[in-house]
Amino acid sequence: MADGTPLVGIIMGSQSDWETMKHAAETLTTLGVPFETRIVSAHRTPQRLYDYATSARGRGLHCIIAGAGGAAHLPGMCASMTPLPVFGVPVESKALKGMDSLLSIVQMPAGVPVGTLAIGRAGAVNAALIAGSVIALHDDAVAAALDAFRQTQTDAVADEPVDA
Ligand code: RP5
Repeated sequence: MADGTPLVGIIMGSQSDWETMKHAAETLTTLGVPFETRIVSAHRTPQRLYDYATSARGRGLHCIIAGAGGAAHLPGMCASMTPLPVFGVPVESKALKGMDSLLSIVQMPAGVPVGTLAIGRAGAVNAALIAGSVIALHDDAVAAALDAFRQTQTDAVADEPVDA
């Protein structure tokens, strides 16, 4: 059972990524999964990234959600330094609408996996749902919260469309 110690780390390359990554945080809150949030940049704070990734497992984290935009090295570099599952969220960039972020994150060479999600909010929400599924393997309360999330989603779908 969760005792409040963070089980999931949400990291992002910049404060500007929070607008996207806050959706991962909100989803984990809904599931009752304890998490922490940090700004960790692969190029601006490389020592912080090294310290974070290499200490993550020892501090009790079960998985990491890493969001970044543009030349998005963060998820891959993080995955290279931790045995934990890393889920990458491509943040939508101004110049290329997040295609740069997506391709930077998804094209890892065989051997260092990053589970890559969709660009933007959908990716952030789904990264949190996958992280929740990882935690739910050993946490009945989180498993029940995941079931409830899906049921709520199902119940919200109308049988017939209406004019907006
Ligand atoms: C990346 O550069 C960040 O992940 C962010 O998406 C992007 C732009 O960062 P800022 O210039 O807004 O700080 O490292």
